Amino acid sequence: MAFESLSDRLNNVFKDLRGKGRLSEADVKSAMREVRMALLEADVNFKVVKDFVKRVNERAVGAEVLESLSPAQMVIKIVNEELCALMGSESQRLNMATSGRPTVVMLVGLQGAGKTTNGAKLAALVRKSQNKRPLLAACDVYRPAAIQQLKTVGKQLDIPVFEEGPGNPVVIAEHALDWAKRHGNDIVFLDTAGRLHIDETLMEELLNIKAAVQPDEILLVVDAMTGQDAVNAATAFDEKLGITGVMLTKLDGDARGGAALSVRAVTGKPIKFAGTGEKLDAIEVFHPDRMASRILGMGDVLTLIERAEAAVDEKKAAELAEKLKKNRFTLSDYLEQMDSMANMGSLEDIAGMIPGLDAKALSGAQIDEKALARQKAIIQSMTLRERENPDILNSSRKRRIAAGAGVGVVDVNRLLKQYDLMRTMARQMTGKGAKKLRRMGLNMGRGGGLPFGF
Ligand SMILES: Nc1nc2c(ncn2[C@@H]2O[C@H](COP(=O)(O)OP(=O)(O)O)[C@@H](O)[C@H]2O)c(=O)[nH]1
Ligand SMILES: [Mg+2]
Repeated sequence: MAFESLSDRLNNVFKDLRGKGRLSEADVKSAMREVRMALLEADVNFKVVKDFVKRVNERAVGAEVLESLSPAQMVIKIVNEELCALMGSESQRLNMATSGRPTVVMLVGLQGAGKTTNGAKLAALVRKSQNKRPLLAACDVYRPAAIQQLKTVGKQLDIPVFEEGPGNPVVIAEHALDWAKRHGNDIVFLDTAGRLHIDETLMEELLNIKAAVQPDEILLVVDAMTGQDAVNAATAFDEKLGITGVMLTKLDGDARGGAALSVRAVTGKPIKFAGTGEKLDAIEVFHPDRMASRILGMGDVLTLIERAEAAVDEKKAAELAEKLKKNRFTLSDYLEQMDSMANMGSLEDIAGMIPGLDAKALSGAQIDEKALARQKAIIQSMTLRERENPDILNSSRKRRIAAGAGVGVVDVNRLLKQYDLMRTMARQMTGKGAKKLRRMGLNMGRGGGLPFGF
């Protein structure tokens, strides 16, 4: 889970703060010393840390505490805002061609950073979210396996791949652009070669490609798990080649967050996308605000809702969010959620986004298809009124429903219990009892009765 260790440390700092009533300047200072240590341990660039701590200190000490917040909450709010600012505040889109020609996106980076896989993921993402017709171009010509790899992922995603075998990458890039124009592809992703280390030959080749095809976007792909090495690579690529944005990969394995928190501040170039897994749909638009709240362990209800959107549809997701907030989540909603559940990712993924819930407790948990079908049958055997008001379910109604669904009354009761648990969680999610929620999260893992449907 991304940022876990940093998140844990910061949570401990804030737990101590929360225990206090009024905060003195000394309280804030000592908390910020801990934050500083936590960030350094997370491999955040030391100068970035220094500036960060200074800014938070200034703001926190001078801050007027908002009426609705405790002093500790106020400090957390400031830290959250500053973390968000470190990562660039706003999410960023790809630069698109303004003239009639296809957009050209050049993917550059060290070997193994994730150019090939994430280039293909990105192509699929713009096809889906921006209705684009992408083309992938194999400009990494030194290893035969590289071309084959691109063809394989292209095939998996049903995206055309332009290749000319081991030719001249500059010429291939030009030919790819021509091919795209002739075939109606409006965006071309150039998968370029990487090296283990930055060297002159590599940079020269990339500069030649850049000069030949004038890319609209030069995305530097860096492995988040390499921390400051990723930041150094970003600085070097930017100085020599000029990059327009960063794609941070392997965020799923990045417990510390050093690269994510430094790259933007050090290079001034925005992190535009994040790779979050090996699967070909594991890519996200990078949202600094959501990352910040994830780091602070406040969960990420927004990303969750975004996933729900993809699985259900926008309006329904908004309604769902509203219902969760207002605690008006009925069995009909529960039923609907079961249908979209399968598309939402693993339970561990989902749990990681819910504030206070221990995602590890759900690690490896599978959604049990049979249990899902049984639960659906039970709800479908209820009248509409029963679904909307589960409280009216007395024992004779339960017997009728059980018979209708071909299950026992005990199954009906189990479903109702899960639904109740979920309703409570939804309430906690927007309310205060994060601690209570954590306790419930653990129980959930042990008891095996997994509530779902967020
Ligand atoms: N867990 C995880 N693995 C990734 C991610 N992105 C890439 N990888 C893996 O990293 C390895 C190198 O990726 P590749 O695209 O070939 O890197 P390239 O040399 O820069 O083209 C492959 O095994 C990928 O599956 C990611 O976001 N998460
Ligand atoms: Mg590659």
